[in-house]
Amino acid sequence: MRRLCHWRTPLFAMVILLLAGCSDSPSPTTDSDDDSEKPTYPVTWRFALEEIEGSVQHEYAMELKERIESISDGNILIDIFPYGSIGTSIQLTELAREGSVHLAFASPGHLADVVPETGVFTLHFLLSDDENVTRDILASDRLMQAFSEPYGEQNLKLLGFVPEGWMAWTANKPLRTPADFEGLAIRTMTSEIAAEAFKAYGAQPAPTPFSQVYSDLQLRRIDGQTNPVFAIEEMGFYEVQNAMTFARPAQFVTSVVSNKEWFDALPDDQKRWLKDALDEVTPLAYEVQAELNASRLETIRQNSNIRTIELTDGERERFREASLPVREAYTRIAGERGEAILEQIIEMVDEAESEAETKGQGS
Ligand code: 6CS
Repeated sequence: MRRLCHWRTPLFAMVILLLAGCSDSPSPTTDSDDDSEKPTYPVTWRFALEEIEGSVQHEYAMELKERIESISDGNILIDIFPYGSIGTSIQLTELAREGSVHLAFASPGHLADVVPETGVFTLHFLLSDDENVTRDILASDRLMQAFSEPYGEQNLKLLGFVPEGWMAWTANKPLRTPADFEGLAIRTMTSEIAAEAFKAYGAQPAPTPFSQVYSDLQLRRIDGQTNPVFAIEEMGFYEVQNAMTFARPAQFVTSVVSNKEWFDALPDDQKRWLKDALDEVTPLAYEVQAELNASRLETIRQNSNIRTIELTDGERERFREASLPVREAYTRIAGERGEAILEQIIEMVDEAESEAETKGQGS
């Protein structure tokens, strides 16, 4: 069980100074502007995580590190900064945007205040119930292209989307109907749209940094929270809650980003190494999240008396209907480009589900 304190701004400012001072990798603005200038290998890339050691993001980063160090023959080294070492999610995004870290995870639940279009991944009952369909859509070039500009405008290069498993709801009571959310103070990730998803059920959302959730639950400042099972286990949330409801409203989706100027200035061989390593790690990440979510559910069951509630199709349908107006809130916040992305995703899900059904019938 690992819990973290809440960061204060002066500490964050110190972290920026320290990262800037200890740079052993070219900064985005000084990197090989001149093609004849050869980098002095090895170079170190800093990778900031929104999760602690042992998490899906940590496993992903360790795999990426191993692969890139091998593919590049030791020319590229990766320094991993797990959650708790340099800041909250939103602060990590800032570090990536200004180039103090080269790579970072940026989850839409937080990032949507910076890149509003990403808020689409906080919408409930949008992506498929079929995890393989969702996985393929998230990995598709079509989706990556749709997000390239919105990330680019914030000096971020989108390197990939990673699903981390179904969101579960924890509280001190089962949450079987939208009425059960009435007045419930539920912690959400920090973006406006992440809160809207629960306002639609009548809840009182409390957008809060990840590091503060355990103590807020313990002190009863909030009544519940939502996260994938692996995170509920590793952050200890199940210790201070007595019911866990599985409604499968959405998968937790995160994105891997780099500083855009830094990425654009990378020599071609470094770009290729990074791409090859990412291509190898993406399929592993699906396996890792499935394994961690399953094994951590067992750990929770062994270590606590928490009730687990699986919603029926009929119960899920009531939440789906209640969630639909949030799509309007999303298009209000994310504008025309966000609306086009929403429509594109709906179309992609329809197409992929029909295709999966046809294949299923044929086999
Ligand atoms: O709830 C959160 O804020 C966090 N949850 C996970 C599973 N990953 C990172 C994110 O910041």
